[in-house]
Amino acid sequence: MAKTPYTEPNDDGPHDTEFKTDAGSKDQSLESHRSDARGHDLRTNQGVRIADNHNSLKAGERGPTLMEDFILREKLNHFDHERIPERIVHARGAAAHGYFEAYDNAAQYSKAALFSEGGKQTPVFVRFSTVQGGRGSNDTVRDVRGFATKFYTEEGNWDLVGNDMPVFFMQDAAKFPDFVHAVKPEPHNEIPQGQSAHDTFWDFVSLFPESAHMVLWTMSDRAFPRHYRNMEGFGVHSFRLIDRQGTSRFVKFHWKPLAGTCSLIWDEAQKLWGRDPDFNRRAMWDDIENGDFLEYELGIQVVEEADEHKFDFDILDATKLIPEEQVPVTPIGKMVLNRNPDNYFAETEQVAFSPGHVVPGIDFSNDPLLQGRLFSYLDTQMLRLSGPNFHEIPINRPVCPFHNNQRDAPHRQTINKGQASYEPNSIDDGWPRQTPAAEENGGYETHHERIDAHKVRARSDSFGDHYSQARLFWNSQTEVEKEHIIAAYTFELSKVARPYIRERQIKEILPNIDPELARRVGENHGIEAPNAPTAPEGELGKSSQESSEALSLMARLPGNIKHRKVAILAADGVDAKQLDALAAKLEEGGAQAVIVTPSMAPVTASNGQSVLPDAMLNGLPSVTMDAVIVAGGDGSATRLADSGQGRYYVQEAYKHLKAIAALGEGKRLLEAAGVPTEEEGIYLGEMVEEVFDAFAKALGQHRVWSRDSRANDMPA
Ligand code: HDD
Repeated sequence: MAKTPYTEPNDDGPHDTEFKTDAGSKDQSLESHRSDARGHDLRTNQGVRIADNHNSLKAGERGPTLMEDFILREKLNHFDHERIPERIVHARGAAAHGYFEAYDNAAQYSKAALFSEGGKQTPVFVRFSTVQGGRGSNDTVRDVRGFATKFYTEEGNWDLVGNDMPVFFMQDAAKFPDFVHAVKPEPHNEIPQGQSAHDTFWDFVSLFPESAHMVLWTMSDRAFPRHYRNMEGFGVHSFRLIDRQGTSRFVKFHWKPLAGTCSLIWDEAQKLWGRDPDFNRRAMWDDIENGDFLEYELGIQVVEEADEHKFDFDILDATKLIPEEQVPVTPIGKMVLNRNPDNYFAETEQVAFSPGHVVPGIDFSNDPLLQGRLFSYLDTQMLRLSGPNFHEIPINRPVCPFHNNQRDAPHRQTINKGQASYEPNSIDDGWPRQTPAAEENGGYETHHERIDAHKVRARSDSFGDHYSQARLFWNSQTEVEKEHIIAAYTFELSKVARPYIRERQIKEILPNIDPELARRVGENHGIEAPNAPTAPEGELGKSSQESSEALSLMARLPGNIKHRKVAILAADGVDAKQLDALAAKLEEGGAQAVIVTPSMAPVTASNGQSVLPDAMLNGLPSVTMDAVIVAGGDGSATRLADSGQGRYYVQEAYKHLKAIAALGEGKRLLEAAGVPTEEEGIYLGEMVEEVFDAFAKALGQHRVWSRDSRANDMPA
């Protein structure tokens, strides 16, 4: 290949290579930007000490304020500009710092430095988000969750900007603005917030069959994870990894949560909107503060270039996943999130991700959704972060040195020395110079893909199948999950005012996923659905497998009680020893015991001991807990049974399929609340040891699934 004539590479090899990352590199780089006001005087932004921070400068004590008051003007001026445009999508988010550690096998797939050797640690910053709602919306809405990771590698930043679902609503980026306009709060009244249950969303998706697969995912319980530690993450697109020999392979990225997958239940998620709108971000924050870190494995599905066309779908189509039975997920590293940000705005709000931020060894595929994203993210940061210098904001700065000839623009921080801001130059001896691509430490080189094609505004026939994987997902769900999906479509469509939109979804989309799904949702809306698919053969497509275990949330249940929160209900008369024994048992398994009492006043145990509550009944209601234990004692449960809040606590826990145990007289609370005492998932006994193991086993399954069909009979 001909070289650009003025290329003047580093003659003595690449420079800047002495720079190495470790888990703490980003923390160190942020340190010089941190500011701690303790022990300092109050001053203006120009450094002048302020003598009175309470009164503006006036002409007389009761007179008008003077323009001259530069202290007031600076303060109000700054305040008036405190907000920046929120993200058009993914506005509500929460983030954490941590590190990624490569496994021994990673280097064989990619020459990227972060994968170069087993045990190598690279700092990361991860932002989780919801998509539809504004910054002030609720955490537990039915929505996709963003899972965006910035790796601060020694070769520059790599952003893996993914979601908690492996597919997307469309195939071509050209449809993204239409989709977002349809799902966002409606333009005339800005309703509803944080929800897809409205006319414009269902109008669009019922006319847009390629969205059927992703919409089905969002109608599943995946749409409201119990905790960010309990959700999977996906890069969605096929990307490329390039190894040291220059071989390119297609990969799909997966984050597998080590704590297993589990979700909320719709009724619980809705109640949490009011009880704790910050439920997910609070849980992550608190856990990190308590040293209970979030952990994930990074995995890849690898497809050799020669196998690109061997699937019954197109791997460039983002509405398709690669079933794990066809290409297993190979773990190549682990991520630990272990540090909360110091400042929400400076870090979580100002972090700027882009799928276009890649490092040597990582490359794109021609997925037309990904290709459009490569433009959109940089463009949006220009508005959101006021110009092209957003890379200088501390959270966005690479940890490695970076020099180029880009200059000026708003808010420029760097003071570039020298006269030459162009290349080639002789004034600064040609610096900064290019680095040729190499097996390692090389400049970025795009994979040499041969493209010989007509310019067309068209879509490949191989993108024509819109339903086969929706069917695959449906077939892979357990009965309980299917019931929840039917309930979700029923609920969402019940919020659609226009009957013809409901009818279109039920008659023209759902039968193509599964006629039984269509029939059941139709029945709930008094609409008769066709009993066979209606879409043309090509759109229906064919999947070479019937179902895939990995697509069910049940495939990766936690299996133990680690990280779970268990309410222990207590009132005056409680058996204090039992409380201690319960707390010890729970903590031994890594769970958190939370003593919940009628008010925040200490309760007096049967032995006279004073017990300090962690929370009161309506302060941390059952929706914020994973399971409930009613402690025994002398009159404790009777007092709880006499209170509406006490009865409601266990009724709601029952309704949300939570494991419930009652010790000794604790049973009285269940009886008073109308909670069945003799069925799976309810554990009664006199002593902690009698019930604990069975209770813990049920909690490890996350919920008492066998109760699902009866749960809604509970009027909580
Ligand atoms: Fe996007 C933000 C994930 C398709 C345009 N997107 C954004 C964020 C995540 C995703 C996690 C939040 C990042 C953060 O925390 O700051 N987006 C996805 C995934 C997609 C996807 C997994 C499909 C596979 N997105 C997509 C398309 C477009 C965009 C097709 C436009 C053509 N996305 C944006 C954006 C955002 C964004 C408007 C808003 C804020 C931002 O970028 O920084 O540019």
